[in-house]
Amino acid sequence: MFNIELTPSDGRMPEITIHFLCPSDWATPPRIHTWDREPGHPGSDWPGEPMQPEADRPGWYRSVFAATTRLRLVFNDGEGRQSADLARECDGWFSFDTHWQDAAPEAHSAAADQEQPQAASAPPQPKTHAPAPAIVDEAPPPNEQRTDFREKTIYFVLTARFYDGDPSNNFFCRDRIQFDDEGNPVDPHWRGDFKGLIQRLDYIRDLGFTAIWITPPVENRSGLDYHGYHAYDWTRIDPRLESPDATYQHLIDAAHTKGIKIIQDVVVNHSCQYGIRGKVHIDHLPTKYYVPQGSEQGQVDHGPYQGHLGNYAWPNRCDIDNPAAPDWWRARHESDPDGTKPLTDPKTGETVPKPGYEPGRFFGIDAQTLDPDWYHQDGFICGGDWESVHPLQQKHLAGDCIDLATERDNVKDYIISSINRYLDMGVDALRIDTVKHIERDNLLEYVNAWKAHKPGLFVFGENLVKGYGWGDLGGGDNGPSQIRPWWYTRLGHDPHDPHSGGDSGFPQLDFGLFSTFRDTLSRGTFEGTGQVLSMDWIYGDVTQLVTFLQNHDVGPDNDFKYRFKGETWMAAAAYNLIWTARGIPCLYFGEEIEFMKGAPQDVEGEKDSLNTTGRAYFGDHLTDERIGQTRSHPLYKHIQRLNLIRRNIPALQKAAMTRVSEWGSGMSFVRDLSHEGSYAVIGLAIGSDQQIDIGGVRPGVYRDAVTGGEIHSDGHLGFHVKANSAGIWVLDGSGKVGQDGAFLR
Ligand SMILES: [Ca+2]
Ligand SMILES: [Ca+2]
Repeated sequence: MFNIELTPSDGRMPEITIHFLCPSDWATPPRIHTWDREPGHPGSDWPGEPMQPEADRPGWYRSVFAATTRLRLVFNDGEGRQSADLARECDGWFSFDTHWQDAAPEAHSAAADQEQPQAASAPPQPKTHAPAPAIVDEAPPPNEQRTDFREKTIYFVLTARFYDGDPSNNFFCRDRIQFDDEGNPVDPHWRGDFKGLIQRLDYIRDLGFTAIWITPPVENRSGLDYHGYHAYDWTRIDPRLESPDATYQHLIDAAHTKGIKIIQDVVVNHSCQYGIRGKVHIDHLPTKYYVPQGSEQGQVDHGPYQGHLGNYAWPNRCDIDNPAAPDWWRARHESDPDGTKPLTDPKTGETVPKPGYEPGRFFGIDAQTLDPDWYHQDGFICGGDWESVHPLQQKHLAGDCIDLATERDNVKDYIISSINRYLDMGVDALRIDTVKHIERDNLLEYVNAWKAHKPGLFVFGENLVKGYGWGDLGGGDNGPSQIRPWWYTRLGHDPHDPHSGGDSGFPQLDFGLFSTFRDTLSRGTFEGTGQVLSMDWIYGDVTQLVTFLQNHDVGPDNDFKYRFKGETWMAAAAYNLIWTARGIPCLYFGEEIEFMKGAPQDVEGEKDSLNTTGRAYFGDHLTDERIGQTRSHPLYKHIQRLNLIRRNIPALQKAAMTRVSEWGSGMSFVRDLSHEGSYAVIGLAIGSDQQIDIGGVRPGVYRDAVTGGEIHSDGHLGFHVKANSAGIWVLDGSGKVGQDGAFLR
């Protein structure tokens, strides 16, 4: 169990009354087994305490828990019939038909119980280990006005590495240039572009995705900025992505024509190390005056950077064109493309170009001289700062990630209004970068401003954590809750109590679930997955989390830094879970063909270039000649079918998970969206075939979307799932969806 300390702040001593409609074939009285009863109560011993019959409601029983703010519980009859694990933090009425209700249902006759689903018999547990997980008990209310992103699945591309539709906008970053055997520069960092993405929208749509998350498209500056996370001008699209006939607007419109939503990645936390065009300048010397030790000006031989390291694509080879820069800077921006005219460093009085002179004056920043109107003044993050709230949120993340004073109105106005323009152009959703580096309530000001500008906007965040991420709730997590994903999905201010506040409306990428894949799917087992799902209740709305196997920063291996290197069947089993569990599935480009399998997600060694990483150029697999081969990969077919199945079953999109059971080589759970007419029972198998039995489900006719099988159920389902396949049994379902493949069969 998790060590949860909770002290009621207002001195009140609340109590919780639990009511339960006992199925007619259970032994009576039913019992209630409790644990994690807050604050600080010991749990009951199995099978728990007998419940008291309610005189005014036949079939109903109750138990009262004094001085309790929250508890987890299982109803059972002491003879093998039981509910899934449940959680409750206020009075509630539970039946297998309606799940939790906050108010007493109308009086219920025993005869009506005949219509109730039958008793829950515990599914088989070949091994006992972690407790079966709790369920999240309420589905979120439907909202008619918005695009419900839970209906979507997401394909994530680094635009510059996806598909090159216009070589004329290609650009080599200053760092990490790849040279061929003849010494020619190859594989420009900025290579893929909007034109290429537009040309391959049909590929993404054929794969079944209905939304694309693109890396930040705003103008960037850095020695390695192809991915977009070093913004220089939030108001402009980077010209290295655009073509005259393929602007950002063209991309948005083309995607919408094909029924695909555009998710724009946004960095709020930091700017590049040069400042922000037209707003703020960060003092440094123009790069074109840098001369390495032992060299002399004009001698640099570095691919397209000949003579010196100034931007080869710009007139006068300057790196920035900032009107906010001082006069002397702007004068040099207008002249001296060779960088030979002597320039006095105003900071030291020294003259450049001068071999070996202070690289930091060209490529670094002085944290002491940053404009306080725009930047925090606390220096750079050091080792001990990573799990500490204030330094993590106030210090600079890296030499080219300078921490903005995000709480100041001028910063808010600039970033919010800049992004509003893209929302007006048709951008459908936002993904917010480096969430934990901004205090939550501060960041929610931005999120809520964008939602106010575009009602119904879906916004999710990236709060990178390697581990469960439960923060102060324990579970082996030494960090504070205020820097953990769940905190940003909530509005409360008690780091020990997720229920101290409701849903913030700002879901996160599900790094908690992802992190478990290191010890589960990467080893060919589900063991431990039930454990992380048992904490679904900590999130504001768990069904809005964005789930994934890997992305441009992380992978599910031992060090969390490589493209998935497990067997193909393990990946298939992972997708079976991600596509049938709660949350919105997101695929990182190339996963569908095990692209760069096992490569580091980002450059590691000093000499590495992108072609050795998970960010290698993908477009070679998308040429007219090769795209057919790409589309024949068994994982491509697998993901294509999972998308098709998910799109056809609303319960897979929007329902929380209930009746979760996991036993290492298999899992079963229910996705109950009965109020919208969709109800599915899922069984998953990894490594070997599994016979899956689950009780307490709704009676009726079930059809398996995978095999097309049919079962008339009286409240129990027993079915066989082949290794690394899934059973997706839908109540009153239409039957088989799609064609059998190597895994789903
Ligand atoms: Ca290009
Ligand atoms: Ca910050």
